[in-house]
Amino acid sequence: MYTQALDVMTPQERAADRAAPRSAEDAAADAEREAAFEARIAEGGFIEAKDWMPGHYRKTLVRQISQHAHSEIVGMLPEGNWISRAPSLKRKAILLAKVQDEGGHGLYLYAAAETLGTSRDQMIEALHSGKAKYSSIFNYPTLTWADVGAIGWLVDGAAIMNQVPLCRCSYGPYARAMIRICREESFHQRQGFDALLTMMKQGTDAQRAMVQDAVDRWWWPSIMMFGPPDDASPNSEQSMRWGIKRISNDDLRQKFIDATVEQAKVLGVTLPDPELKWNEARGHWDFGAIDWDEFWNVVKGHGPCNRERLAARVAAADDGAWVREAAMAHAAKQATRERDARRAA
Ligand code: BYC
Repeated sequence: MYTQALDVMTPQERAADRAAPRSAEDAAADAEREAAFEARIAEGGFIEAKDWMPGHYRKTLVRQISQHAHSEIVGMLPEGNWISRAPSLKRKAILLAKVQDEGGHGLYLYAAAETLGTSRDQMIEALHSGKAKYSSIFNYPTLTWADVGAIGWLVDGAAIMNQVPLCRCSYGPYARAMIRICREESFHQRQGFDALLTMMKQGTDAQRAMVQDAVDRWWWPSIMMFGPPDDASPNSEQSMRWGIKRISNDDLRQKFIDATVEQAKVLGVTLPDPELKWNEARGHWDFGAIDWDEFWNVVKGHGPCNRERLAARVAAADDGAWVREAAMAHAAKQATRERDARRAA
């Protein structure tokens, strides 16, 4: 159901296809196709859904794009928690639009992953069974209204830094989806910054303290979003060679920190890292040690909200099952009517 791929194989068909013996001609044709693929990547061209691609390239893309899609959908939960408690009609309308955008991003990304021959059902099953990852950041709680601003400023800010280079990813459908996503993320980041700036400049002492507390809690998880350090990132080297990732985890993290330190000054908040220091020789901000144990703990499912997030997604799918069943029944009825009308004509 819902798949946009034209040629989805069942797992059995896929296994049989992989195990099928290859003739010398087939092997030569594969080598030729692989050379053409490598040449296309080297010249900075796009690979499209129907082009030949190595199995590992396809698998890497399905992994990354589906994890990205899951992150968008799970990412609706922490902010969705505040829609009914937004402090004004204006903030409520903005937050509603933002959360809805995240749902849309998830849908573009699932559609992009489907072009690689996986189905929506397979991806959702992987999320719900805990096999597929989603971003560590969404396993932290949103305790106050300032958390919504901090997510916009820091989490969407980190997301933009990570995602703008994905607009030049070598896989065309992913790259094109990212163009619109990045435009919307830019609005998300600004609305978060604006919400925090309003509280810092026009708010009470208690509101300013609430903003500082949110920044204290979201800063380190935000810089963990970029993934493990380059020397502990098993996928980076190959993904960079294939033009899936254009900038490394550590380089993106540094770019984010350099940009955000300046924005923190405008806001008037303190970033919770006593080792943040401008390094004239490097031309970058130095920062303190990241707690990678915390990161891996969250990635492995033991963060503050992992269980709650997954349970909410599973419950939403269960509650919506009757809608999917009704849609399928309606589609089947339509198809029967159309077939009968064609026969009668
Ligand atoms: N959280 O070799 P590495 C948003 C995993 S949504 C969890 O460096 P890779 C938003 C990684 O998957 C933003 N897991 O991997 C939505 C790998 O495990 P597997 C989401 C992480 O793929 C709503 C292992 O660690 N953005 O913006 O080369 C509201 C080793 O890592 C994380 C994307 O998904 C993490 N933070 O690089 C507001 C962007 N980091 O799969 C905002 C697209 C790493 O081998 N994705 N892992 O089992 C990417 O750019 C890359 O996949 C990553 C990781 C940079 C995240």
